[in-house]
Amino acid sequence: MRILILGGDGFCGWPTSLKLASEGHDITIIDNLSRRLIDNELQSNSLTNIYTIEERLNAAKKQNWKIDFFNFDIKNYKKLIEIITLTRPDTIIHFAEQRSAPYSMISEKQRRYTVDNNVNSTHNILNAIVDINKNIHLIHLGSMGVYGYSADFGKIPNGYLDININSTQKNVEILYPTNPGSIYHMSKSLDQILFQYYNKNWGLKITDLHQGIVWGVQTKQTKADPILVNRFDYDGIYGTVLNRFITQAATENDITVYGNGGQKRAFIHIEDTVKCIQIACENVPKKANRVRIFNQVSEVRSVKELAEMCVKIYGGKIKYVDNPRNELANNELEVDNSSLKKLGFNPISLSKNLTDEVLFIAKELKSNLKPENILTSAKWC
Ligand code: NAD
Ligand code: USQ
Repeated sequence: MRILILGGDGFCGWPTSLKLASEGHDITIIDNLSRRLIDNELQSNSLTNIYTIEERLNAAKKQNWKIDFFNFDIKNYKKLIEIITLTRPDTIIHFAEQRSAPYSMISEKQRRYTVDNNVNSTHNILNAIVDINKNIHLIHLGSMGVYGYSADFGKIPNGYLDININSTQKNVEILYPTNPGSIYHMSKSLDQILFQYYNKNWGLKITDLHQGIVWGVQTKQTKADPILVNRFDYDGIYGTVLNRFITQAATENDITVYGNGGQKRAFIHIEDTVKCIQIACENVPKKANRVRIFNQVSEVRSVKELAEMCVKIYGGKIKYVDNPRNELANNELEVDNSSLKKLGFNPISLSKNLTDEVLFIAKELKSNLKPENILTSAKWC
């Protein structure tokens, strides 16, 4: 299959590119390297020493994994059209968005950048597919945060909710009511509306993967050569909660629980992220009568539970800090992941082996950690 990967230099995109190339797919990455520039803006860094994209591509070539690369912003429509026409993809995987909720809440600059970047990029891709080849399958990385985090409607279904209308006594299926908790999550909700319309009007084949919080660092393919190592964020803006907690335990810093830790969230290991995307690619939707939505999630845990698990296994101390976010202090959450499971997803659950791997990296690269970047989250209001 010819696959175009937008945002293929990022934390999820790079291991996905390697995995799909290792499976024999013909891969082209487009990335404007904006995430690397944001590190400079925030004076932050990946804990792992990531190599330049050229060094990464050369190392992939040595493994016989063929990956082409183009450096440009996908908001540049003319260039996007040119490269899609040139590469003739069967599938486009879209990771290329600003993905941090705290970053999107820093100030008007980051709020506007997040909406402009994410919504216009998604809209450009949809237009390019309409203009070039309506048969291209688009796979988008969405977020569990589009649903919000509650059990108000019971177990969260795969995108659509069955409801009964009192006035007509009719049963209908509607898109699950969106309830974003940050500007970033709101941009994902807006993406979702774009997908619905382009599917309705032009019958585009779209899979939206509502992914939970990704943890872990390495996959089988990123471990094949030290130059292929994945990026690993630990800071208060881009670091996700479990990777942060393990890193904090490994570097003798306090484990920073926001509020009382009663927030429940859905999690997935990076190895499962790439597996699920492979499943979505290789199982093209047969009918395009609606957007296909899959919850890409392995398990649900509370933040407090994760912090206590880290203390129990690795020692260290929990520090309860005032929550900078405007979110529920406690919530229930149950998520249906049966659609991906039916296609072969066999979720890896949190295990000591996997957390040990993160711990090992965090300990080994301790000297790269800038402690002043641990508590840098923006305040929501
Ligand atoms: P990331 O920031 O590491 O990677 C995104 C990549 O896209 C970066 O390499 C960046 O340079 C590139 N990019 C951004 N805007 C671009 C543009 N306009 N043109 C070209 N390239 C652009 O993020 P990630 O963690 O790999 O996340 C990838 C996707 O998965 C995002 O859409 C994110 O919302 C989603 N997601 C991530 C997580 C997570 O925990 N990391 C969880 C759920 C969903
Ligand atoms: N949290 C802490 N302490 C910390 C950091 C976070 O208690 O030091 C808490 C937060 O308050 C929040 C939870 O942990 O309740 C999760 O925070 P996070 O930063 O790990 O995750 P989030 O901001 O939701 O965003 C991440 C990714 C995003 C993706 C989303 C999936 O950055 O791209 O869309 O996870 S989900 O959360 O399922 O919507």
